[in-house]
Amino acid sequence: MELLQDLQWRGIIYQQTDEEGLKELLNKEKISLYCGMDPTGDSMHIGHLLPFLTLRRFQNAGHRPIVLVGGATGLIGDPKATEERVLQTVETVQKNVAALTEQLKMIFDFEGENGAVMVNNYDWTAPMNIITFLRDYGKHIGINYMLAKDTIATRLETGISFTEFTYTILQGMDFKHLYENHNCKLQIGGSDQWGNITTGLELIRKMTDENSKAFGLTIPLVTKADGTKFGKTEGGAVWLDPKRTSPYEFYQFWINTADADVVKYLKYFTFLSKEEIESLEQSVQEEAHLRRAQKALAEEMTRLIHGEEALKQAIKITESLFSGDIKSLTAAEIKQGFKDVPSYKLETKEDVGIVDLLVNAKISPSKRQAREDVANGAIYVNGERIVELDYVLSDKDRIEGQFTVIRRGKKKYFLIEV
Ligand code: 383
Repeated sequence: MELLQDLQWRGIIYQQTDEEGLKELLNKEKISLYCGMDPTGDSMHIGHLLPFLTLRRFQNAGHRPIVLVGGATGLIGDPKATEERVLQTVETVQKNVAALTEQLKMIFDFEGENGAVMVNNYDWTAPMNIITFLRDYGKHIGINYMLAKDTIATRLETGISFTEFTYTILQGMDFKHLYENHNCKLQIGGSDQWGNITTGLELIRKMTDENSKAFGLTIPLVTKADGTKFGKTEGGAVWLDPKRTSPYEFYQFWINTADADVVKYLKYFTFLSKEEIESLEQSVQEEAHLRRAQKALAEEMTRLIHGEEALKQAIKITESLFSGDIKSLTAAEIKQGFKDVPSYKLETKEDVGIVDLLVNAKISPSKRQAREDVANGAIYVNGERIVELDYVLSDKDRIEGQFTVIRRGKKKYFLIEV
């Protein structure tokens, strides 16, 4: 399928500055286009993914992606709807630029004719002189025009500093810079970026030539059918950094997608074809309990972000937890799989009776209850039911000498660590 048609089918296009014009341009030539991100933190989360995966779709169709990290804009801060941001230190921003650059690099292909280009707006923004900024750029952007922009308009009541007020001009300067130096004709971004993208078009038109043709395209905000915020779990955001969100947790996030959302997410986030997605859609309608679509989504996403090995491990952990076969897991896998369950640290490698352990680790509320739990067959040590009241936990029960997984009842898990 042709690119724009494919994006349309996937529901990825929210607004365009000139739909006909862009269609014509893409039919005629391969272009360079860009999407930017500010170094607000040291890891991307899945809320950042869609625009950059869309940029990758353009690359797959033969266009050249320019990936911008905002070393300069990150020092200023894109106005949030709610409140003024706290300025980050230059060191933090530089550290974040480095970390995000590495993550973004994984999404793109750097080889070949349309290999991706990474840029940092600090390189052309920092040397700019204040007189040039005010005379050459500021003069083209009317205050009334800026006040009408969503992001600024919503802040007029709560207040906005001059610093954040100028942000949109900085992002506009980037588009103009890339237009002139990289022949970049299109900027894409989330729907919150519309105002910043159009500022860029304004500068290009006014400062290069009136008839210059550049375009903007925005991508919808990812929503959930139940109205809650996409990309948040009890543990907070879902990060791409495996140290923050393990590949197993990442896999779990996607596999828990509701039936009402899964087809939309397959279209948004995966590179599966229309035919493949339609077949999965049918499966959701006819045999939802099999969760084929969720499995496909979780697999595609985990492979894309963490690679084949991490995916295999995530599936293995998931299956072992489901079947209760804990013994087949390595210590590292236990650590990933049981990150969020209550845990108890044993000070020494001493042997300990099962009833005492259940009480000390607060797995059972009392000694009497602990005895009952064991006698009733409700207690499992590393997946195996223990019914002897005098069972003693020793080194043989510690996976790699480190972890013992206790289960009480059907699914309550506890981790004992030495
Ligand atoms: C800076 C300079 C540019 C172009 C873009 C920027 C960043 C932009 C911004 N983007 C968000 C961010 O960095 O603030 N001003 O967190 C998010 N993006 C993308 C997408 C999104 C936006 O990184 O909608 C979600 O992820 O555009 O909120 O020259």
